[in-house]
Amino acid sequence: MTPIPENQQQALVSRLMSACGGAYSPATRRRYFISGPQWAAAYPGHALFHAPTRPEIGFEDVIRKYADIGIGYWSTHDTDVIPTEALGKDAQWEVVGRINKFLTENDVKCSMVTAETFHHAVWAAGPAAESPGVREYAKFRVRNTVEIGHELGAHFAVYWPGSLGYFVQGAVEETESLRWYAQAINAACEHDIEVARTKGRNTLKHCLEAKPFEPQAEILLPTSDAMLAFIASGLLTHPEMVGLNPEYLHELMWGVAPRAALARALLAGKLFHFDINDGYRLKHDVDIGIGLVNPLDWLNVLVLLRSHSYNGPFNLDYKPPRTTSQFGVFEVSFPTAVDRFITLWELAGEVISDPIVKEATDALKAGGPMVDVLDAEALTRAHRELLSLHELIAHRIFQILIGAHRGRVIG
Ligand code: XLS
Ligand code: MG
Ligand code: MG
Repeated sequence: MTPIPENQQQALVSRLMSACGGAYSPATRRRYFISGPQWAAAYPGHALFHAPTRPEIGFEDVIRKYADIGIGYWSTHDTDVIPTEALGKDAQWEVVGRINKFLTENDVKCSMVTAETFHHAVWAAGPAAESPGVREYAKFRVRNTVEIGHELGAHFAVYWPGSLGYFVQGAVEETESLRWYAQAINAACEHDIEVARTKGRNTLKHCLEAKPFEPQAEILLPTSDAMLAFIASGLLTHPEMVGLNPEYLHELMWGVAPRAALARALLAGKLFHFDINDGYRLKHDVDIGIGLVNPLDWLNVLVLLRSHSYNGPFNLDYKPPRTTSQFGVFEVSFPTAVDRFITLWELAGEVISDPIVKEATDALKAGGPMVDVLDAEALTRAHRELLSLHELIAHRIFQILIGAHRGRVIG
């Protein structure tokens, strides 16, 4: 094997990317409600045990690159783009003005804003800490983020209360912390109503995002279901304004079916926003690009969402791997993540309209001949052969995933 000189490596990556083919055009990509987070593109590859592998980059580069790729929407934490000490001050509005200009110039829209309430040392005891001062600061942060969201034209605000919990038991009383957390969400919604009225805009959709572990050891709202219960608990003054931003991997992390978690959110009318990525069960938040680990599961997830006409954002909340260079982030990582999503979304449409899946599903719902419903043996016999369709449908979906339904055979 001949070593590849440093100055030829980018060209090699680009050549192999075009050899892969199958890419959508930027114009096609823009037709989907796909949003690119500031923090995902700017992630320099650091973690608790990892030094950064890429330089830090600002919103200017991220927005420009998203525009080139065809990612039409952008999302951000307040402190991804505004230094903590500038929040709420004139300097903040100066940055927001520059962002707006950049977005317009690149024809990218801000879809979502979120307050960082987990990283800074002020959140050591979480956003609903015992200290009234910290809780007032949390309210300021979410209200301020609502204002930034309106100014940037966003329609969604996300809250990931990852630091709402503890490492050691004893100090935190859960009911008290949850009440305090609700007060922050109430402050955001109440302020939103005022700001929206002043600006003549609709209020934002406020979306809670769960993660079962990380960064706290024990999390008070670890799952989307816990959050549905929280929304319905009576603690919120505007529960109608609050829904969910499930993240695919966050549901998988606690070992269950993300599709079932999404189904419960749909039934509750609370599936507002969706963070898309991939990873493994019962592992930490590895935030891999969509479809690289569980493409079949993803296809099934999108079948559910398509058949329920979900029309909210698909937010690319993943982390380009540490092995990917800064060049690779925009040359390989984002375009391929977008294209895998679009491919899976279109395949989901094929599953929904597939005549075999349809006939098999209808047959299952029609059931076998009517027999005495109190006779378990007769009922079993009446359906025995039909039930093979469960596996047949799963096989058909696999065929659609790999293109065998269009005659692709291997070997
Ligand atoms: C972290 C979360 C975070 C939220 C926004 O695990 O996914 O990125 O989506 O704060
Ligand atoms: Mg997320
Ligand atoms: Mg994650």
